[in-house]
Amino acid sequence: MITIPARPYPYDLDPVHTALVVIDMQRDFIEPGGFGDSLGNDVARLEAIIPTVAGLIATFRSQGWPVIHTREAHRPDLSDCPPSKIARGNPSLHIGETGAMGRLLVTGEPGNQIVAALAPIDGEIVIDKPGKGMFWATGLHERLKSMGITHLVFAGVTTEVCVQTSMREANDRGYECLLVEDATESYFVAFKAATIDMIVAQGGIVGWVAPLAALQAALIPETAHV
Ligand code: TIU
Repeated sequence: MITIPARPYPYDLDPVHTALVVIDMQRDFIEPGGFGDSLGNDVARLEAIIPTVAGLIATFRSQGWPVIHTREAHRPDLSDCPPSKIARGNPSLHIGETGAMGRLLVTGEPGNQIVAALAPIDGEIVIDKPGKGMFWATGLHERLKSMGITHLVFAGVTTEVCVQTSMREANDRGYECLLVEDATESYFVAFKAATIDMIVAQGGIVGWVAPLAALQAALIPETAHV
């Protein structure tokens, strides 16, 4: 085990059973003209974490540990998108309608791609998920079990929506979950802070939280061996 200083208490990372999950770092949420923008959000906040997420991904790649990327994505015929989700929020453009980066939240469209700086490489798993959580209708739990994964490190956007939902789903399925707090962001400063508070409260009711530097510092002895 590699012990990482974390809140609410140190997180024991199992190096042969850990995967990184990067949630929805796609243009639809991070760039103007996408889904996040259509809901009235200031998307600039999210772009700022790209270097930290890149550093986290590089750390996992350097260890040879699995990296999983998710995208919030629907089939072109929207058969996997409930009408309630399409209607929700009175957006300027609805899911499936065409914006500056193609059809919003539709698989294969330019806006649905992961931002270039964080692009998956060969061998990494990319999950298209129709929900906010990463397990709903994806088969991911079965894939993780077949890989022997028991520990999940989380990054991505947005903290209180798809990241928190995925982390809670993972917690219920028995995974030991760590959120890298400077590798996640919300459109709302207060919601990110509240989500982190909720995760670590009550002795880590949902999991653990630590900054990237704490994870990297804990790995230095490991790195020296490879
Ligand atoms: N709107 C918002 O904050 N988030 C989402 O709709 N999806 C994700 O968090 N990926």
